[in-house]
Amino acid sequence: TPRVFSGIQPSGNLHLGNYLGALKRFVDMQGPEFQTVYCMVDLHAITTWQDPKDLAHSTRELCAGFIAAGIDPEHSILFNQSQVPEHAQLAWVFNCVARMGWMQRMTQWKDKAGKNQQNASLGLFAYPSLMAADILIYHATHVPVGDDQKQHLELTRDIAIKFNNDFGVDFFPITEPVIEGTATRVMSLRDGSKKMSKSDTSDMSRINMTDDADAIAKKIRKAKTDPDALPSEIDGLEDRPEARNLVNIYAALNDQTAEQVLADVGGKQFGDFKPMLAELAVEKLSPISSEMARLMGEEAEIDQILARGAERARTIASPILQKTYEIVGMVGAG
Ligand code: AQP
Repeated sequence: TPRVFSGIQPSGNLHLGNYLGALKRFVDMQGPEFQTVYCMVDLHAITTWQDPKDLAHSTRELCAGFIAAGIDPEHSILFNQSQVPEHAQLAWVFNCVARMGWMQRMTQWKDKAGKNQQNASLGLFAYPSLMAADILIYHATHVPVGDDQKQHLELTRDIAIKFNNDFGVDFFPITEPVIEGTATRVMSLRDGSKKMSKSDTSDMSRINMTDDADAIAKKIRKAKTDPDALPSEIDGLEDRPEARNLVNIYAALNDQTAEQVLADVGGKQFGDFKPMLAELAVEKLSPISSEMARLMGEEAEIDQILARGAERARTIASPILQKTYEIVGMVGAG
């Protein structure tokens, strides 16, 4: 069976963009068609500073979020990255395959390092190489992600191709990005040109998966919009990024297309549409947040799920690392 891999950083504030662009898609891909492997990428999280207490809390909260959203830890392999050392070990090999220039071109590196690149961590620079290792240590072929990860997935393919060429093998598969649905890029509620993000300093810019019904309703009520009524056709959303974002969120939450939503709500003012969206968001997200809160009271259970997931993950990752070492010529491997 083809294997799916994806991950989310436990860097705080799991939000609606992570849910619609990634987590909800992870749930959809569970089934007999794929083996699904999902990871809390704590090694990625520390490429920017994380307070140790916050990191531990966010990792457990993220695990609770995965399960509350519908990931079945019996079916899917669910674990945190640091507990499967093969990720970091393969990443080192890939650091020696990938080129500096490839990393320098990454827009996430440019955005996150900002003007003072000399002061960014070496880990942040090498982030895409570790991501390639996350995927390829499982020989995963399908990777569901949001639109912002497209460039990193292309780099994963480049690393696999160069490794195979350099060593004259056909070992690492060429992975397919799975960037689908109406919410591959959920935008900030305060600025339709910025993506909804964990690190935005304004909490009003995002809906957190832990927000209660009042907070969700308030954030939607205050979301930036334009003064016009909603159009009935999709073309009418061009040049209206905030309107388009709210329609896309509605569509994704309701498992509809944006066209279907507009057929129903075209002509309505935001004063009428926003309460509809708030009601739908609360209906879909409240059960997740209350289940997350319940699971957070069961810390030992979460830790056990992660430990068991790491064990299962290593049974796949370990032979692939050994084979990689053997291909590279490391004595003792195999
Ligand atoms: N706004 C978004 N819309 C759709 N998908 C999104 N993802 C993130 N933001 C959106 C997807 O969520 C998955 C996990 O993301 P991540 O935590 O690994 O990385 P991130 O992009 O760093 O998340 P943030 O919220 O954007 O954090 P900061 O603020 O640190 O930059 C990925 O599949 C991602 O595409």
